Amino acid sequence: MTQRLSAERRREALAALPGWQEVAGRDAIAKTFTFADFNAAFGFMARVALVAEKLDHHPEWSNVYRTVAVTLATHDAGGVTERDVALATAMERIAAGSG
Ligand code: HBI
Repeated sequence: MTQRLSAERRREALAALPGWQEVAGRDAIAKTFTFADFNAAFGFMARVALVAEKLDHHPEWSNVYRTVAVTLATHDAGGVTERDVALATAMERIAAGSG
């Protein structure tokens, strides 16, 4: 089972993830993405969903019009693991492509 990140590794990972923050009171990371419109936001979610399935690692997220609020943690580990870093990194790549 993947282990929770050390404080040092979490800081290092967050430094490489633009706009991601630690969640107060929970071992999780979060970011709200804003897109041009709902269509772009939903397209982002659709593409991330395919990656989440491939990684077998799924976001906690909500969509309001052109924003997608995302929280990542590994439920099995009770906190942030490398799987969350991998999914966040994939989300950044997808968001950059969808502009
Ligand atoms: N997604 N965020 C997250 N955290 C998990 O622990 C997790 C998951 N997706 C699938 C998954 N675990 C499965 O491996 C377990 O439910 C068996």
